[in-house]
Amino acid sequence: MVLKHREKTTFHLPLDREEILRDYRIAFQSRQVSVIGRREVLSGKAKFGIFGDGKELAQIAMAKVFRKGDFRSGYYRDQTLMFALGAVSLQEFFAQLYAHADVEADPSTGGRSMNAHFASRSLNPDGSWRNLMELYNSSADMSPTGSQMPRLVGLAYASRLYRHLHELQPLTQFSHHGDEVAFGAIGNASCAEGVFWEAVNAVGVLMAPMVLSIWDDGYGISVTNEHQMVKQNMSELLKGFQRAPGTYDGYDIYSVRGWDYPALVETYVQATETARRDHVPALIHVVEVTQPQGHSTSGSHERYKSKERLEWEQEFDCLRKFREWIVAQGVAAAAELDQLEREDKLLVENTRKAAWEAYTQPIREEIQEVADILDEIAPGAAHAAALAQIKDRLLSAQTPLRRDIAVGLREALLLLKDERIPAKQVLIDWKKRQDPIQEERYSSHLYSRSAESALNVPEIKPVYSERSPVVHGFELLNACFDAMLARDPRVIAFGEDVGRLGDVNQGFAGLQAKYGELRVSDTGIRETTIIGQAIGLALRGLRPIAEIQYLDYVLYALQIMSDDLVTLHWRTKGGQKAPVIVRTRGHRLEGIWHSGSPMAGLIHLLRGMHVLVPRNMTQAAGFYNTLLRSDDPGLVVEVLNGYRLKETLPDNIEEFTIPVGVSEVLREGNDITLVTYGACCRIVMEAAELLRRVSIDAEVVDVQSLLPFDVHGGILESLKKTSRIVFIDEDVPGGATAYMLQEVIEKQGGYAWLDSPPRTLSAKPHRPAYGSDGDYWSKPNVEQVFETAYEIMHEVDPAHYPLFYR
Ligand SMILES: Cc1ncc(C[n+]2csc(CCOP(=O)(O)OP(=O)(O)O)c2C)c(N)n1
Repeated sequence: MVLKHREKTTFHLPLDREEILRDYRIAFQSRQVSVIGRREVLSGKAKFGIFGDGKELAQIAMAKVFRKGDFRSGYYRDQTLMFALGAVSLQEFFAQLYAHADVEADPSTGGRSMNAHFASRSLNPDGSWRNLMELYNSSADMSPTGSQMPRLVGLAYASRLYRHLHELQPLTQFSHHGDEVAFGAIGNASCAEGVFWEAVNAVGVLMAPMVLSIWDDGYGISVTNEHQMVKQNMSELLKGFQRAPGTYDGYDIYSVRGWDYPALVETYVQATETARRDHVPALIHVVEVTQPQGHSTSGSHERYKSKERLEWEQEFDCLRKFREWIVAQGVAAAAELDQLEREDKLLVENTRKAAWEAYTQPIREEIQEVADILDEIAPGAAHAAALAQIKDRLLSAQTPLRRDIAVGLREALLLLKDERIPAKQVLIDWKKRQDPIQEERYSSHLYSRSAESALNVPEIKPVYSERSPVVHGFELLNACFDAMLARDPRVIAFGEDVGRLGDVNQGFAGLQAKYGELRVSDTGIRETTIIGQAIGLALRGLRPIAEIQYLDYVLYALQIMSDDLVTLHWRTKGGQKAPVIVRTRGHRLEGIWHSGSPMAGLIHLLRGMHVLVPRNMTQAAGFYNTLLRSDDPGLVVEVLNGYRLKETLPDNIEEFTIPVGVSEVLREGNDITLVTYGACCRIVMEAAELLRRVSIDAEVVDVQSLLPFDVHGGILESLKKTSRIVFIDEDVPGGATAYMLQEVIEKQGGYAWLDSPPRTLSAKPHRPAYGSDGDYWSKPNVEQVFETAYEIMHEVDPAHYPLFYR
């Protein structure tokens, strides 16, 4: 290899014997966890296992420089770091492996994520922030490779903001003058992902204190570096990011062998000190890393690694090398290490047993409860033998599962369907009690449950007076953002053209000059890491407003919003929150990529955040005020062609709120309900006026909020009055109109009030064609809305409503 590695340490680190032996033991225990964990999966006690074997030593080194208040954004190989910090215990690791669905047992995810997906608990049980400066913070791991990179941008950048914004200095539970480092980790193969490069570039531009480690074991499952990257060597490739001596522009780049303990320690000390002190980011390419057990429990690496490679991996196993070094340095004799290893093997095995017991015990107790009820029922039942079989099956399960109890219960109740045994009700009651428990166990915390939940934000109506000026839509938003920035120092706004220009429609015009370049800033064209920047800042207690310039470009950020942002609160079972406000504009302009309205795509992929579709800038401002008072993430889609329209500026622009999930009747009517949102409101209102000319009295309802949807059932109330309904938007057929239809007709029970078939009117299935004519024939227009409603009335009374136009 051409690479020049950092050679063994040239100075003596202050490492004493105790510390070295402690390091060895943690590394050894971590390896044992991997070995025993794999065995547990192969024996069927756990479903899947992925482990950090081969990466132990580098993480031991990282742990030495990781301080409380720092953040980690890594991936599923980082168990040794967590053990070394004491951030995750061995028992908690096994609990997660078994999917122990209890936050006490698996504090990272409450059994919701597969193993080695770590997360510290940033929140108290009531959803309020803990003091992050007392924690080794770990942002919640994800499985999609590279997905830890976007939020790393924000996690690191927060330190820069905390250091340079004096108004943030009081927030001492989040930062100490911006001294915190964000530690990232990524596998070599995942560096082939675009998001890696986008994030590395962004962190460099932002001069944020990140120390990013690349664990390079030469493979991505079976695919070698030859297929992953040019020159097969990340640190060579990254050389362009290297800062020049004496400058602060760029990265410090290190390459160090994964089995070389003193060099690793020296490297992490140096890289982290510089990052912490000077906010210079560092990349540590850890090479010659092995993966002794292969990628995961899903396969064996003998299938794709050569004999020579496997032999090399054995020889350069970091644990083996560390042991050799300890003996060679005279730190400890081989016999002493043997003894420690024996003790640690026992320790890990006993811990595993304890984790298994803790996991299975409550389930076995539940099985026993059900068995006792079945025993009570069986004597008088016709199917006594079959009931006994169910009981025996449950009691004898090697791996007890609640799913099996549920299946057994249903089977038993089917057998007892026609029997009149009083004890049967005991079984039914037992089953009923489980429903809310399982709901809490697996489905809680999709949205905030804290006092700050968006649903708890009280409505404050806009106040108008004779003095209220009439302004352009963009000026109204500008006043809203101005007030937000003034009243809350945690508000940080950024996006493409948001800083100097004040965004392409001037919502932030003049605000950078007023609040400074760190509060209102430009970003590069990098939608994914704009959202990542926001997630990271929000995880560290700030209130980002991240702008995606057009709705059509949200697609670039959709993966990270879907995988990270909206699952965060749920996948940590309320352990972490990222109250990000995403701002974008869309629906109507011209051309394929400036007028899309892919709302169904968004609302289906973004369950876990609020998706708000205000019809004008007053409603948008009210939503921003609501979101800032809440700790839920939210997406606000402003109407693109509304910035130049005139609206009256509320006198209480800084405080009025629009509640999420509440529809509004824009026009009252008795004959038919027209349900819509966003830019379509104007079209539907115009159509309603046309309908009035033919004596059809349409009620127009603005949904306002797609997630949550009409929580008070306002649309149903309208339907009760009219008995007819049309859902209209600019999405594709079967898109968000179908969603609205399901919400009203199925969930709200609207079917019972229908006197005509419900209809949807959407855009064409293709993207909108260019120009005004293209728009007219691609999206619902006034005439189509008219005809759709008119034809429903025609079906009701053809004589009264003749088809005069065809
Ligand atoms: C986006 C995405 N694509 C594919 C996968 C499937 N997958 C899981 S791990 C992996 C290889 C990752 O290799 P590397 O980044 O070198 O990390 P390692 O697991 O070797 O530590 C792949 C392809 C995934 N999890 N996410």
